[in-house]
Amino acid sequence: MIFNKLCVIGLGYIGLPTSAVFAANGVDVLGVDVLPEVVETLNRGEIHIHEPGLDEAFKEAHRSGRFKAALKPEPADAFIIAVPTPFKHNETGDYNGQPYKLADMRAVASAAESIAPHLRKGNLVVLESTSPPRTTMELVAPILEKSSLKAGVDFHLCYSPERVLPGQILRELIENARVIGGATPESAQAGADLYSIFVKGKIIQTDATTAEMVKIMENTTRDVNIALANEFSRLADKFGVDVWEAIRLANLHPRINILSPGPGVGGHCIGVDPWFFVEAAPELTPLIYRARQVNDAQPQFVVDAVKRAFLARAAVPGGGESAGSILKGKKIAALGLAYKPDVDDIRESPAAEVVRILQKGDAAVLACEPFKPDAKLPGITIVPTLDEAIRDADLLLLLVRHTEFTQLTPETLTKKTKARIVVDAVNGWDASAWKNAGFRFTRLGSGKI
Ligand code: SAJ
Repeated sequence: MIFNKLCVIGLGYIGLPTSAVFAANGVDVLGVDVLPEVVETLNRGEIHIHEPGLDEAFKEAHRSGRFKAALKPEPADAFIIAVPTPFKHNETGDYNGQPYKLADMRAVASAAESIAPHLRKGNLVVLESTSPPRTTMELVAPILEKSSLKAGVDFHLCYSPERVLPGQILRELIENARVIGGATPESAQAGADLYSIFVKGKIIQTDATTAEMVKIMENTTRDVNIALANEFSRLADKFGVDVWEAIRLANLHPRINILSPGPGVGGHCIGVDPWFFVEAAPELTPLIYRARQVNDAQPQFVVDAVKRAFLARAAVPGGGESAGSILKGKKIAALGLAYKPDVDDIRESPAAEVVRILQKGDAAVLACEPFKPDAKLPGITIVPTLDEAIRDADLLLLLVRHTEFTQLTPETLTKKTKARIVVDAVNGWDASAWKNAGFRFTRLGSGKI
C-alpha cells in the first residue's frame, strides 16, 4: 500500500514522535489533538513535552511543511490512534470484595468516532494505545463501521502497540521490533507496509487480539518483577541486609535478573496496564493483582524509612518522640517528583505519593524537580531550585535517581543545608561518603540506620 497522507490522533509522548518520524520519511502528516493549546504550540514549531531529541526532530518536520496540527481529522490514506488509556479515578470494579481499577476507554472511542466520517474504501486504521484484549475488534471496529464500511473488507484495521521507553523514544521507535495485529492478514500486511516506512527493527504480523495481549503481557511482567524487587527490599530491611548488594550478587547468576526496588511504580503504563487483565478476568489474575498492591504500597514503605531515620535520631538523649507523631513539623526536602530518572513526566508518580503521605503526617515538605521546576501538583509545595528545597530542611529524601542528583556530593551540600539526615530511596548515593561527611544515612531496603 502507498501512504501519501497520514492522520495521527493524539499528539502526546507517542503520537508526536511518531508524526515527526513519518514526516521525516516523506509522509504528509496531519496531527490531531483535542487541546487547542497543543495544536497552536505545534503549529508555531514548538513542542509541549520533553523527550531527548524530539525538539530537533519535530522542528525538522515542521520546517519541511510535512506536519500540520489540527483539532479535527481530515481524509487520509491511514489513521493512527495514539491517545491515552488511563484508568477511571472515580469508579472501581469488585471481585469477592477486592476492588480493581477499570480502564477508561473514552479517548479511544472518541478518536474512532472522529475518524468514521472521513473513512474511505481502502484506508488503514491503526490503534496504538495500550488497550484491554479485544478492544480493536469489539470497541474500535463497530465505531468505525458506522461509516457503513466493513473492517477487514472495505478498510484495513490493525492493532500495533507502541513499546518505546520514555527517555529513548526516538531511537526505540525506529529500532524496536514492531508487532502488527490485523483484523485480517491483509490488514496486518497493510500495517506492515505503513510501519516499514521507518521501522528498522523486525516487523511481525499477527492478529489484533494477540498484539493487544503481547503489549499488556510485557508491562505486566515488568510490574510483577518490580513488585518482587520491592518485596525483597522489605525482607532485606527486616533481616538487616542491604538489598542492593544482595540483588547485585543474585544477578551474577546467569539466569537471574532482579529489577530495582524503589518508591513504587509510576507513569501511565506499567502501573495501569496490568489492571486491564484484572478487569478482563479477575478470577484468573491473583498474582497480577497482588503485584499491583505491593507496588502501590511502596510509597508507605519509604515513609516508614523516613520515620525510622527521625526516630533513630530522637533515640539519642533529649529525643523522646514517638513513631505516631515523629513527622510533625519536620522539614523534609524531597528530591525529585518525576515518575522515573531523567524524564520530566510527573504523572502518576510514586515520589509525589511519598510527599503526600509525609504531609498527612504533618511534615513540612519542599519538593524540587529539576526537569520541571515550574511543575504544579495539587497540595504539594514545589520550589524551583534544589538549594531552596534543602536550605532549612531537617532531612534530605532522594526519591528519583536523576543523574543531576546522583552527581551531588555531601561536600557540596553540607554548606547549603542544615539537614544532617539523609534517606536514599533509590540507591543513588554512596553511603560511606555521606557518613564520613557527618550525615546519618539510610538507604531503602538496607535495614540499617
Ligand atoms: N521501576 C522500578 N524498578 C525498576 C524499573 C522501573 O521501580 O527496576 C519503576 C520506575 O521508576 C517507574 C516505573 O517503574 O516508576 C516504570 O518505569 P519503566 O522504565 O519500567 O517503564 P515506563 O513506564 O517508562 O515504560 C514502559 C516500557 N515497558 C517495558 O519496559 C516492558 C516501555 O517499553 C513501554 O512502551 C511503556 O511502558 C508504555 O508506554 O507502555
